[in-house]
Amino acid sequence: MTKLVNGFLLFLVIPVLPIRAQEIVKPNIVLIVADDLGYGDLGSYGSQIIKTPHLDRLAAQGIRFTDAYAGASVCSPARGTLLTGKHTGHARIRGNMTRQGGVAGFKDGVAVRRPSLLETDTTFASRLQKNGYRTFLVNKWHVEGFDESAHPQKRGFDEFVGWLVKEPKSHNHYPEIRFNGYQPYAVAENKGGRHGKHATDMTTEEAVAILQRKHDQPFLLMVTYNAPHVPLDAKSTALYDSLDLPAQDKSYAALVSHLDESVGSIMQTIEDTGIAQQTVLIFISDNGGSREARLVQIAQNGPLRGMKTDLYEGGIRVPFLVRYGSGAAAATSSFPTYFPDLYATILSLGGVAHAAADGVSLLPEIFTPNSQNRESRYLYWEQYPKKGIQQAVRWGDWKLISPGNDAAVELYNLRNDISETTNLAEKHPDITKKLQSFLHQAHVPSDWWPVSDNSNQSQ
Ligand SMILES: [Ca+2]
Repeated sequence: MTKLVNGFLLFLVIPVLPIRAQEIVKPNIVLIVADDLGYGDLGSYGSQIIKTPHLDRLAAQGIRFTDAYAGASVCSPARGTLLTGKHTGHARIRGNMTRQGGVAGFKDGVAVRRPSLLETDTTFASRLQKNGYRTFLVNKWHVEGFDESAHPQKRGFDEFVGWLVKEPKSHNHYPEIRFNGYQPYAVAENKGGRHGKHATDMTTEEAVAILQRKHDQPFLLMVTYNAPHVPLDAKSTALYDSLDLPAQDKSYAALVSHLDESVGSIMQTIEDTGIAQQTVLIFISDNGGSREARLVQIAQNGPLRGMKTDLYEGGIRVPFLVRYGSGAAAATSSFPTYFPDLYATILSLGGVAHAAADGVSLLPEIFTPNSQNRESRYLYWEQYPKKGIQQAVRWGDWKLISPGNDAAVELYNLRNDISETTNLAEKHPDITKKLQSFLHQAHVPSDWWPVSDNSNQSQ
């Protein structure tokens, strides 16, 4: 019996050792975030229409997570959970707009209140900065709202180039204005609304220029593309013009392929500058595919139910790829994970402790895929529709959704039912009760989103 036990232990230890030996001390971290890219939008996640050869190559060189989630179903709160490691039950930012609090301003002529990260909301960038990293953000920030003091360079980034909420002319795919640090500048090619230079190309050029610098310290480069968020202003639909697709599907596919080509340029630059072995490359989307794209033939979220703004899988489950150093054989992990884990992982990579965070480091899972206990913790989301609160929790293969406003909870087993078609709440009252207790445990009230206040909207 002892021999058997020893043999078993030996079996557990052996595959871990050679991978551990390759561990990189304070690697460069390149984090690429897509905007509204759906779970089914990449070839490596099952797309039959959209061409994504570079991201598929990245998937083949690293680890592809099948059960990865954004921290929220829309931009600002999702990015907040990524940057601070706190799930939406603890986070400062729990919606794109606040019910009260935040800072007032206008969106498309409508008065709104937007939340922002406060000085006390420590980001992974500021923690890495304190531990010897040079930190760069390229393109989209979206956690400052109308708060001038929440600029990326006040929240942990040494350098920033891109767009800010306060300047509508800096938004979208053909911005007329862009920011270099605090300083706005005119994009001559797009003057007067011209479609001269695409934000995806600007973002790639800026990221590549940073990679090509001579770095005498490890760096964090966060590249947050606008694509494929609406409006569907693609640079060229040439790749898809011969296909029998509606115009909006062609434009959407072209936006994704343009993003893919850009990731290819970043991968090539990492190769050319000789830093691949000291660099961890991460790709993820900030939330699920959006119904605003109005696609006909392309199912952005593959088999998943729901879309951006929903707590069903289509709103939150996203593609997630990690290449550690120059990569290894393709691996797939079904470990359920989300943005707070990515925060913890980035800090682990940078040698920073993350005791107060809601996530766990994925490094053990990256070194040995499918080795972590899937039921040792739960993932949690909450959001605020026009009235009340919606919540969801995932534990192991189970997912519970509380739609709010006195609607009955829904329980799904994602292992057998990825499309969330069969509500098992009545069939499994014990599991339902257990997951309901997680909902109560995870939610801490926020002054900015009072549950009883129905006067404003948050989406
Ligand atoms: Ca988004």
